[in-house]
Amino acid sequence: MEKLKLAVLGAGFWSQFQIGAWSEIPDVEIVALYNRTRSKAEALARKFQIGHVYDDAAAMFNSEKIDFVDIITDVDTHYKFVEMAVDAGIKEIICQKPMASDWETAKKMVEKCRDAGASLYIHENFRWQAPLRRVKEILDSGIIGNPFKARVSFLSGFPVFDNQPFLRELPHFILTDMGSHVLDICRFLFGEATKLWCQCKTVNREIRGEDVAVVMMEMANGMPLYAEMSYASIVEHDMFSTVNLLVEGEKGSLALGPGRSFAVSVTTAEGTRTEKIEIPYYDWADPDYIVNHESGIHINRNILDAIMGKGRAENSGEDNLETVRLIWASYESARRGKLIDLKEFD
Ligand code: 89Y
Repeated sequence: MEKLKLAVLGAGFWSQFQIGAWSEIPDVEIVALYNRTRSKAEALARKFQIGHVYDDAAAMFNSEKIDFVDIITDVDTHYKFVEMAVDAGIKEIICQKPMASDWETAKKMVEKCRDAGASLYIHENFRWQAPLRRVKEILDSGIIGNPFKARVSFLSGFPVFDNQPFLRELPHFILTDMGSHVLDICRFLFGEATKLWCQCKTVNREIRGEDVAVVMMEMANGMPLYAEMSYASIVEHDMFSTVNLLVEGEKGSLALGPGRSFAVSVTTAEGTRTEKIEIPYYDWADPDYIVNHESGIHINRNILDAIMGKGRAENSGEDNLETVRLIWASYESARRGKLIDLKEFD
Protein backbone atom coordinates (compact mmCIF):
# COMPACT_ATOMS: atom_id res chain seq x y z
CA MET A 1 0.00 0.00 0.00
CA GLU A 2 1.22 3.49 -0.80
CA LYS A 3 2.03 5.55 2.27
CA LEU A 4 0.04 8.69 3.03
CA LYS A 5 2.09 11.84 2.53
CA LEU A 6 2.36 14.14 5.53
CA ALA A 7 3.75 17.67 5.71
CA VAL A 8 4.65 19.00 9.16
CA LEU A 9 4.66 22.69 10.07
CA GLY A 10 6.87 23.64 13.00
CA ALA A 11 10.23 22.37 14.28
CA GLY A 12 10.01 23.52 17.90
CA PHE A 13 10.15 21.54 21.14
CA TRP A 14 7.02 19.44 20.55
CA SER A 15 7.59 18.65 16.84
CA GLN A 16 10.45 16.23 17.53
CA PHE A 17 8.12 14.08 19.69
CA GLN A 18 5.17 14.26 17.35
CA ILE A 19 7.42 13.36 14.42
CA GLY A 20 8.90 10.58 16.58
CA ALA A 21 5.39 9.24 17.16
CA TRP A 22 4.65 9.38 13.40
CA SER A 23 7.88 7.46 12.75
CA GLU A 24 6.33 4.50 14.64
CA ILE A 25 3.45 4.32 12.14
CA PRO A 26 4.36 2.54 8.91
CA ASP A 27 1.42 3.92 6.83
CA VAL A 28 2.84 7.46 6.85
CA GLU A 29 5.74 9.19 5.11
CA ILE A 30 6.72 12.70 6.19
CA VAL A 31 7.58 14.33 2.87
CA ALA A 32 8.20 17.92 3.97
CA LEU A 33 8.92 20.03 7.04
CA TYR A 34 8.34 23.78 7.32
CA ASN A 35 9.81 26.05 9.96
CA ARG A 36 10.29 29.82 9.88
CA THR A 37 13.93 29.30 10.97
CA ARG A 38 15.24 27.01 8.28
CA SER A 39 18.24 25.68 10.23
CA LYS A 40 15.92 24.18 12.88
CA ALA A 41 13.89 22.41 10.22
CA GLU A 42 17.08 21.13 8.59
CA ALA A 43 18.36 19.66 11.86
CA LEU A 44 15.04 17.88 12.56
CA ALA A 45 14.76 16.69 8.95
CA ARG A 46 18.23 15.13 9.22
CA LYS A 47 17.28 13.33 12.43
CA PHE A 48 14.11 11.83 10.93
CA GLN A 49 15.19 11.56 7.25
CA ILE A 50 12.62 14.05 5.92
CA GLY A 51 13.34 14.83 2.26
CA HIS A 52 12.24 18.45 1.84
CA VAL A 53 12.64 21.48 4.09
CA TYR A 54 10.96 24.90 3.71
CA ASP A 55 11.02 28.26 5.47
CA ASP A 56 8.08 29.43 3.35
CA ALA A 57 4.85 27.56 4.06
CA ALA A 58 3.14 28.80 0.86
CA ALA A 59 6.03 27.41 -1.21
CA MET A 60 5.63 24.05 0.54
CA PHE A 61 1.89 23.95 -0.18
CA ASN A 62 2.57 24.86 -3.83
CA SER A 63 5.36 22.37 -4.45
CA GLU A 64 4.47 19.24 -2.48
CA LYS A 65 1.87 16.55 -3.06
CA ILE A 66 0.38 16.32 0.43
CA ASP A 67 -2.41 14.07 1.81
CA PHE A 68 -2.50 15.69 5.24
CA VAL A 69 -0.75 18.25 7.43
CA ASP A 70 0.25 18.36 11.08
CA ILE A 71 0.52 21.94 12.42
CA ILE A 72 2.84 22.04 15.45
CA THR A 73 3.69 25.76 15.50
CA ASP A 74 3.14 28.44 18.19
CA VAL A 75 -0.50 28.73 19.19
CA ASP A 76 -0.95 32.23 17.77
CA THR A 77 -0.07 30.94 14.27
CA HIS A 78 -2.46 27.94 14.29
CA TYR A 79 -5.34 29.74 12.57
CA LYS A 80 -3.08 31.21 9.88
CA PHE A 81 -1.68 27.81 8.94
CA VAL A 82 -5.05 26.01 9.10
CA GLU A 83 -6.43 28.67 6.75
CA MET A 84 -3.44 28.28 4.40
CA ALA A 85 -3.90 24.49 4.31
CA VAL A 86 -7.64 24.82 3.63
CA ASP A 87 -6.99 27.37 0.86
CA ALA A 88 -4.39 25.02 -0.64
CA GLY A 89 -7.16 22.42 -0.95
CA ILE A 90 -5.95 20.09 1.81
CA LYS A 91 -8.86 18.14 3.29
CA GLU A 92 -7.20 16.53 6.33
CA ILE A 93 -5.70 18.93 8.84
CA ILE A 94 -4.23 18.20 12.27
CA CYS A 95 -3.59 21.14 14.60
CA GLN A 96 -1.74 21.06 17.91
CA LYS A 97 -3.61 21.88 21.12
CA PRO A 98 -4.62 24.42 22.30
CA MET A 99 -6.58 25.10 19.14
CA ALA A 100 -6.19 28.88 19.31
CA SER A 101 -5.20 31.63 21.70
CA ASP A 102 -8.81 32.75 22.19
CA TRP A 103 -12.36 31.38 22.01
CA GLU A 104 -13.48 33.39 18.96
CA THR A 105 -10.53 32.18 16.84
CA ALA A 106 -11.14 28.56 17.85
CA LYS A 107 -14.77 28.80 16.69
CA LYS A 108 -13.65 30.48 13.46
CA MET A 109 -11.17 27.66 12.78
CA VAL A 110 -13.80 24.93 13.14
CA GLU A 111 -16.18 26.91 10.92
CA LYS A 112 -13.51 27.55 8.27
CA CYS A 113 -12.80 23.79 7.96
CA ARG A 114 -16.49 22.85 8.06
CA ASP A 115 -17.34 25.34 5.27
CA ALA A 116 -14.49 24.01 3.11
CA GLY A 117 -15.44 20.36 3.68
CA ALA A 118 -12.06 19.76 5.35
CA SER A 119 -11.65 17.51 8.41
CA LEU A 120 -9.97 19.21 11.35
CA TYR A 121 -8.36 17.12 14.10
CA ILE A 122 -6.87 18.56 17.29
CA HIS A 123 -3.76 16.91 18.68
CA GLU A 124 -5.05 16.62 22.25
CA ASN A 125 -3.04 13.66 23.47
CA PHE A 126 -3.42 13.29 27.27
CA ARG A 127 -6.64 11.27 27.03
CA TRP A 128 -4.55 8.79 24.95
CA GLN A 129 -2.07 8.12 27.77
CA ALA A 130 -2.07 4.39 28.48
CA PRO A 131 -3.06 4.70 32.19
CA LEU A 132 -6.04 6.91 31.25
CA ARG A 133 -7.26 4.42 28.61
CA ARG A 134 -7.13 1.76 31.37
CA VAL A 135 -9.07 4.03 33.78
CA LYS A 136 -11.78 4.50 31.13
CA GLU A 137 -11.96 0.74 30.53
CA ILE A 138 -12.42 0.08 34.26
CA LEU A 139 -15.08 2.80 34.63
CA ASP A 140 -16.97 1.37 31.63
CA SER A 141 -16.78 -2.15 33.11
CA GLY A 142 -19.11 -0.97 35.91
CA ILE A 143 -16.97 -2.47 38.69
CA ILE A 144 -17.19 0.70 40.83
CA GLY A 145 -20.83 1.34 39.86
CA ASN A 146 -22.15 4.76 38.86
CA PRO A 147 -19.62 7.48 39.71
CA PHE A 148 -21.06 10.11 42.05
CA LYS A 149 -17.99 12.34 42.58
CA ALA A 150 -14.48 12.75 41.11
CA ARG A 151 -11.26 14.71 41.35
CA VAL A 152 -8.75 15.14 38.51
CA SER A 153 -5.41 16.71 39.48
CA PHE A 154 -2.27 17.94 37.82
CA LEU A 155 0.12 19.26 40.50
CA SER A 156 3.73 19.84 39.54
CA GLY A 157 6.86 21.86 40.13
CA PHE A 158 8.55 20.56 36.94
CA PRO A 159 10.77 23.31 35.41
CA VAL A 160 8.51 23.49 32.36
CA PHE A 161 9.81 26.91 31.22
CA ASP A 162 13.32 25.51 30.62
CA ASN A 163 12.10 23.46 27.63
CA GLN A 164 9.27 25.78 26.56
CA PRO A 165 10.37 29.35 27.45
CA PHE A 166 7.50 30.94 25.45
CA LEU A 167 5.03 29.57 28.04
CA ARG A 168 6.36 32.28 30.40
CA GLU A 169 5.04 34.96 28.06
CA LEU A 170 1.50 33.64 27.55
CA PRO A 171 -1.14 36.03 28.95
CA HIS A 172 -3.24 32.93 29.68
CA PHE A 173 -1.05 30.02 30.74
CA ILE A 174 -2.23 27.15 32.93
CA LEU A 175 -5.74 26.68 31.54
CA THR A 176 -4.69 26.92 27.89
CA ASP A 177 -1.57 24.79 28.30
CA MET A 178 -2.58 22.17 30.91
CA GLY A 179 -6.31 22.92 31.23
CA SER A 180 -6.66 21.71 27.62
CA HIS A 181 -5.51 18.32 28.82
CA VAL A 182 -7.12 18.19 32.26
CA LEU A 183 -10.54 19.44 31.12
CA ASP A 184 -10.47 17.17 28.07
CA ILE A 185 -9.78 14.18 30.35
CA CYS A 186 -12.81 15.23 32.44
CA ARG A 187 -14.99 15.16 29.29
CA PHE A 188 -13.43 11.87 28.10
CA LEU A 189 -14.20 10.11 31.38
CA PHE A 190 -17.41 11.78 32.55
CA GLY A 191 -19.10 13.49 29.57
CA GLU A 192 -20.14 17.13 29.30
CA ALA A 193 -20.36 19.72 32.08
CA THR A 194 -23.35 22.01 32.53
CA LYS A 195 -21.95 24.60 34.97
CA LEU A 196 -18.54 25.63 36.25
CA TRP A 197 -16.82 27.89 38.72
CA CYS A 198 -13.11 28.71 38.52
CA GLN A 199 -10.43 30.48 40.52
CA CYS A 200 -6.94 31.25 39.13
CA LYS A 201 -3.72 32.43 40.77
CA THR A 202 -0.21 33.45 39.73
CA VAL A 203 2.29 32.12 42.25
CA ASN A 204 5.45 32.37 40.13
CA ARG A 205 6.00 36.14 39.71
CA GLU A 206 8.36 35.59 36.77
CA ILE A 207 5.60 34.57 34.38
CA ARG A 208 2.92 36.65 32.67
CA GLY A 209 -0.12 34.38 33.01
CA GLU A 210 -1.61 32.34 35.82
CA ASP A 211 0.03 29.08 36.99
CA VAL A 212 -2.71 27.71 39.27
CA ALA A 213 -6.37 27.03 38.49
CA VAL A 214 -9.16 25.21 40.29
CA VAL A 215 -12.34 24.38 38.35
CA MET A 216 -15.49 23.03 40.01
CA MET A 217 -17.93 21.53 37.55
CA GLU A 218 -21.41 20.13 37.61
CA MET A 219 -21.66 17.37 35.03
CA ALA A 220 -24.74 16.63 32.91
CA ASN A 221 -25.55 13.65 35.18
CA GLY A 222 -25.44 15.95 38.22
CA MET A 223 -22.08 14.66 39.44
CA PRO A 224 -19.67 17.19 41.02
CA LEU A 225 -16.20 17.14 39.47
CA TYR A 226 -13.22 18.97 40.90
CA ALA A 227 -10.31 19.68 38.53
CA GLU A 228 -7.09 21.33 39.68
CA MET A 229 -3.91 22.20 37.85
CA SER A 230 -0.71 23.88 38.97
CA TYR A 231 2.92 24.41 38.01
CA ALA A 232 3.61 26.00 41.40
CA SER A 233 3.23 22.85 43.48
CA ILE A 234 5.99 21.41 45.63
CA VAL A 235 4.47 18.06 46.48
CA GLU A 236 5.71 14.64 47.53
CA HIS A 237 4.32 12.99 44.38
CA ASP A 238 4.89 15.28 41.39
CA MET A 239 2.45 14.40 38.58
CA PHE A 240 4.43 15.60 35.55
CA SER A 241 3.51 14.64 32.80
CA THR A 242 0.25 12.90 33.66
CA VAL A 243 -2.72 13.41 36.00
CA ASN A 244 -3.84 11.76 39.21
CA LEU A 245 -7.46 11.05 39.87
CA LEU A 246 -9.93 9.63 42.34
CA VAL A 247 -13.39 8.54 41.23
CA GLU A 248 -15.99 7.46 43.77
CA GLY A 249 -18.81 5.21 42.63
CA GLU A 250 -21.74 3.52 44.33
CA LYS A 251 -19.86 0.18 44.49
CA GLY A 252 -16.26 1.33 44.97
CA SER A 253 -13.58 3.77 43.92
CA LEU A 254 -10.87 4.07 41.32
CA ALA A 255 -7.57 5.92 41.72
CA LEU A 256 -4.69 6.78 39.37
CA GLY A 257 -1.42 7.70 41.09
CA PRO A 258 0.29 8.70 43.24
CA GLY A 259 2.42 10.98 41.09
CA ARG A 260 3.91 9.32 38.04
CA SER A 261 3.66 5.76 39.36
CA PHE A 262 1.09 4.92 36.64
CA ALA A 263 -0.65 2.75 39.25
CA VAL A 264 -4.39 2.18 38.83
CA SER A 265 -6.18 1.00 42.00
CA VAL A 266 -9.72 -0.28 42.32
CA THR A 267 -11.24 -0.50 45.79
CA THR A 268 -14.47 -2.40 46.42
CA ALA A 269 -15.97 -4.12 49.47
CA GLU A 270 -13.54 -6.98 48.73
CA GLY A 271 -10.46 -4.74 49.14
CA THR A 272 -7.99 -2.92 46.86
CA ARG A 273 -6.42 -4.29 43.69
CA THR A 274 -3.58 -2.28 42.08
CA GLU A 275 -2.07 -2.69 38.63
CA LYS A 276 0.91 -0.78 37.27
CA ILE A 277 0.75 0.31 33.64
CA GLU A 278 4.10 -0.18 31.87
CA ILE A 279 5.06 2.46 29.31
CA PRO A 280 7.38 1.31 26.50
CA TYR A 281 10.68 3.13 25.89
CA TYR A 282 11.35 5.05 22.64
CA ASP A 283 14.70 6.63 21.82
CA TRP A 284 13.02 9.77 20.37
CA ALA A 285 11.02 10.36 23.59
CA ASP A 286 12.14 12.36 26.63
CA PRO A 287 11.99 10.11 29.75
CA ASP A 288 10.55 12.98 31.84
CA TYR A 289 7.57 13.08 29.47
CA ILE A 290 7.45 9.39 28.52
CA VAL A 291 3.76 8.67 29.17
CA ASN A 292 2.87 11.87 27.35
CA HIS A 293 5.13 11.27 24.33
CA GLU A 294 4.07 7.62 23.99
CA SER A 295 0.42 8.70 23.85
CA GLY A 296 1.26 10.55 20.62
CA ILE A 297 1.47 7.20 18.82
CA HIS A 298 -2.09 6.30 19.87
CA ILE A 299 -3.70 9.62 18.96
CA ASN A 300 -1.85 9.68 15.62
CA ARG A 301 -3.07 6.14 14.87
CA ASN A 302 -6.66 7.11 15.73
CA ILE A 303 -6.53 10.20 13.47
CA LEU A 304 -4.88 8.24 10.67
CA ASP A 305 -7.60 5.57 10.83
CA ALA A 306 -10.19 8.34 10.39
CA ILE A 307 -8.26 9.78 7.44
CA MET A 308 -8.11 6.31 5.88
CA GLY A 309 -11.86 5.84 6.39
CA LYS A 310 -11.35 3.11 8.99
CA GLY A 311 -13.00 4.75 11.99
CA ARG A 312 -13.97 7.90 13.85
CA ALA A 313 -11.42 10.34 15.26
CA GLU A 314 -12.08 11.12 18.93
CA ASN A 315 -10.34 14.48 18.74
CA SER A 316 -12.23 16.19 15.93
CA GLY A 317 -12.24 19.99 15.82
CA GLU A 318 -15.95 19.97 16.71
CA ASP A 319 -15.35 17.73 19.73
CA ASN A 320 -12.34 19.68 20.95
CA LEU A 321 -14.30 22.92 20.73
CA GLU A 322 -16.22 21.68 23.79
CA THR A 323 -12.92 21.43 25.71
CA VAL A 324 -11.98 24.91 24.48
CA ARG A 325 -15.38 26.15 25.69
CA LEU A 326 -14.53 24.89 29.21
CA ILE A 327 -11.17 26.71 29.13
CA TRP A 328 -12.63 30.09 28.19
CA ALA A 329 -15.69 29.69 30.42
CA SER A 330 -13.22 29.04 33.26
CA TYR A 331 -11.33 32.28 32.55
CA GLU A 332 -14.65 34.12 32.37
CA SER A 333 -15.73 32.63 35.71
CA ALA A 334 -12.38 33.55 37.33
CA ARG A 335 -12.58 37.11 35.96
CA ARG A 336 -16.15 37.72 37.12
CA GLY A 337 -16.03 35.57 40.27
CA LYS A 338 -19.26 33.94 39.06
CA LEU A 339 -20.69 30.51 38.33
CA ILE A 340 -21.00 30.04 34.54
CA ASP A 341 -23.94 28.26 32.98
CA LEU A 342 -22.30 26.60 29.97
CA LYS A 343 -25.51 26.75 27.90
CA GLU A 344 -25.07 30.50 27.93
CA PHE A 345 -21.36 30.51 27.09
CA ASP A 346 -21.00 30.67 23.33
O1 89Y B 1 2.78 22.05 26.60
C1 89Y B 1 2.44 21.04 27.49
C2 89Y B 1 1.83 19.82 27.00
O2 89Y B 1 1.09 19.74 26.06
O3 89Y B 1 2.18 18.78 27.82
C3 89Y B 1 3.04 19.21 28.83
C4 89Y B 1 3.57 20.53 28.33
O4 89Y B 1 4.74 20.29 27.56
C5 89Y B 1 3.94 21.53 29.39
O5 89Y B 1 2.85 21.83 30.19
